[in-house]
Amino acid sequence: MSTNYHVAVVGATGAVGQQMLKTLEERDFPIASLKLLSSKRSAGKTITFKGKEYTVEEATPEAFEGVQVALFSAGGSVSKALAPEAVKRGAICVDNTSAFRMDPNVPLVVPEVNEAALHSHNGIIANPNCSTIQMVVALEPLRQQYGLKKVIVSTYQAVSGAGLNAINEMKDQTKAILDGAEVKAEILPCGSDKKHYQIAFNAIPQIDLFQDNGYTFEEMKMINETKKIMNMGDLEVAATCVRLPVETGHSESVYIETEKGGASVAEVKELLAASPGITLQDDPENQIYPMAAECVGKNDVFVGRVRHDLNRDNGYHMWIVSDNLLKGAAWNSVQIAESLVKLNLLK
Ligand code: NAP
Ligand code: 3JM
Repeated sequence: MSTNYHVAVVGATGAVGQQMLKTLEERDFPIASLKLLSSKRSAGKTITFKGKEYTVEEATPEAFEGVQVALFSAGGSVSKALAPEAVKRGAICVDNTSAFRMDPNVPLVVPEVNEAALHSHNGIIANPNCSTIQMVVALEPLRQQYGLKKVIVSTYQAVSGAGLNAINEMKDQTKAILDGAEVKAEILPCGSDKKHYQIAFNAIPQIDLFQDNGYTFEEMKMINETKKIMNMGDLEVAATCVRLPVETGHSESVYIETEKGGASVAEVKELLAASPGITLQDDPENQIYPMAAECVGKNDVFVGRVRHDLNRDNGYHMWIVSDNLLKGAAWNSVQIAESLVKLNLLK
């Protein structure tokens, strides 16, 4: 007989939380009881899960009594305050925020790449940044087959990565512009920064706050998390992260240099097509390539536009697209929970 688990979703009313619930439902995750947690603002609201109504509760330390697995996506400060409280009460936390990702005691996991790292968890498991996840799913098979030296990525990121308020901001601005009304910018590029810019009909080369080295925090997340997940401290990684007026689906232009050169584009495509979690969409003659609007609602990472670099035998270019709220967040978290069950790590 299979076991069912006491589950909590923290941030259940948010963009990621809603996709967590949809994914738990679709995957038929073995749930004995479900707690939906949020801030005080949404406490008392009802959400339907598998045809049953649940009342959202305020996330407090006591709310985690009896919880075995808690999926967090309510921002870094909530995770910092409450994940240790949940662990104290016996829960395993899968955390979607950047709060613990670089903590050496916390595994940072993408199951297709480093599922075994789950064995060393101490109660908290970190889910990487959305842009990192979809990239490493595609990089891992290439690393295994050819070795990997260098990665240069530019992202084209959707507004849903910045939450429900950012989606609404893009829609309101788009309507205002089309109606000839005044445009208000209060959230993007980054709620906590000083200035805000129009995202509608625009492209903003800032995601999260600037760091002292001139990179943004989002760019440094991609750089540091990729090295940690792939366990390659000496991998050369550079990133430029850009926000676009796309609702859902992050796209990435990725250039890599492998250790071993010489593999043909056909071989690289064959390898990617056969790798877990990847759908290859690459047929230029028939204009087949991945696009954000087509990846929405799908769990896979879509790869296409694979080309050999024109100057380097070990250089390859590709285009990687995925639903940032699914593989980038909710699906990767639920997949981690499924791995915990499979590895007998959920007690
Ligand atoms: P969102 O749409 O703005 O939703 C935020 C959620 O957090 C809501 O459920 C909100 O509840 C809850 N919340 C806010 N403050 C809280 C508090 N003090 N205590 C308890 N709950 C609180 O944002 P989102 O896009 O879902 O993202 C949520 C978080 O997930 C982000 O801040 C980020 O850290 C993480 N995230 C990770 C990835 C990734 O790449 N893995 C991608 C996107 C987001 P109310 O309804 O009560 O306001
Ligand atoms: C994606 O703590 C916060 O304000 C959340 C900021 C945030 C993050 C983060 O740093 O956790 C917004 C959107 C992420 C992320 O996944 O890194």
